[in-house]
Amino acid sequence: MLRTILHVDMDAFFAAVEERETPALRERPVVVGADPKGGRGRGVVATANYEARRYGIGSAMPISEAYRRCPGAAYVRPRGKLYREVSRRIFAILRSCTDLVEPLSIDEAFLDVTASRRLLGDGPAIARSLKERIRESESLTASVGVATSKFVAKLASDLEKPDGLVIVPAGGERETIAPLDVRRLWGAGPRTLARLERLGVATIGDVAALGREALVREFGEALGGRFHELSRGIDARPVCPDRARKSLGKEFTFDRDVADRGQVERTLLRLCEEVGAALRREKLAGHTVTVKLRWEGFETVTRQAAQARPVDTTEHIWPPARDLLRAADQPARRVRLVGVTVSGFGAASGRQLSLFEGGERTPGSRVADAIDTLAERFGKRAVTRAALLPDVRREASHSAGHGRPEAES
Ligand code: TTP
Ligand code: MG
Repeated sequence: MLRTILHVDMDAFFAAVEERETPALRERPVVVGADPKGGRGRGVVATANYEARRYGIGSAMPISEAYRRCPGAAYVRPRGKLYREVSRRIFAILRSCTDLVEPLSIDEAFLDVTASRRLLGDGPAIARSLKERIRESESLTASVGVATSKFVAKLASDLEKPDGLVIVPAGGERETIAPLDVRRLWGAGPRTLARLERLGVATIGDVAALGREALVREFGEALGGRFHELSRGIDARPVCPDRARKSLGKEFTFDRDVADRGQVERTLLRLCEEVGAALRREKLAGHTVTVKLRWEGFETVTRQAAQARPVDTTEHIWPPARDLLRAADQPARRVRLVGVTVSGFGAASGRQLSLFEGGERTPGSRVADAIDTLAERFGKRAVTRAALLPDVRREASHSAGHGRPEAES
């Protein structure tokens, strides 16, 4: 039986919520992100509304660049808690149509409504009703793609943003996606794209035209075969409702590029503490620690290290993070941003399993639990572990005004 898959993606999500909350922002270019500080701001853009996008402003652009392009825009700091609340209510609407809802991010999800059609009408009818309910209850617009697979639904939702509804009928997949940029092909990283380019490929249609044999010759059976299928709009992957979070990280942009490695390390240590606390809140532990380092001039590197056991505490995140930082560092260059992420939660990691295994959790985990409890009651700064965190108090007392944390991924 052919499936009916919806991809729902809110339009300019953070900016749309801000416009709704503050009517004076409507009809103006709105940029949600770090403080531009009159063009000297150091962070990045989270998102921009469609008016601001006309100036070429978009997610992840340095906020100073956004300011240069449109100094007259309204610049708004992100309010994560508010967006999470709105997101939770929107997901409740989505889940009222089907149990098969797979969240992709705070504002985006796949829905498999195949089994709901008998009760709720066909895919397009369900999509229209979802858009309508989101508009009525949240005063926000969503763009929806309706297709027979996740890949095609995702591409479709983007075609008529904002407030779009694109229905790709069964059999029309290949034709719909053929003109789209090959960069939209899932699984094609920078090196693969460069190779495709050398083969003269610019669009998804060009990939389809290469044929299976040429793709397998170039990329091997697995990847080549997948490109062949995707380029024809064939994608059998199921919608997985409880696909959990894949990574948890935090990063920090310094107010000024920093030469002092002590300061960089103290900041990284603080981020390790925050990531550990957030992991424990979500009952997660991961096998991979990744450090991100951005130098003056914006060049960015990431380095990661696998851990023998899943980690969720500063004791186990900080040492590999510090080693990665030191290995990646080029001491002559100043540092603009530092970040740390834990990933690789996997089915066999995490604390749920440790509970069953009994005693698997390290002694540090219990210390961490105690610290979490104290921190919740008395505030984060009340609790530090002197032996482990030699300089953290200095950092804490200096940290006010050192820029602002951004982007929790
Ligand atoms: P997106 O859905 O990628 O963007 P959007 O909803 O703002 O705009 P669009 O209409 O194109 O879908 O991301 C959802 C939210 O996630 C976005 O509003 C802000 C946040 N975000 C960041 O904070 N940083 C980023 O780099 C990106 C891409 C998104
Ligand atoms: Mg969106």
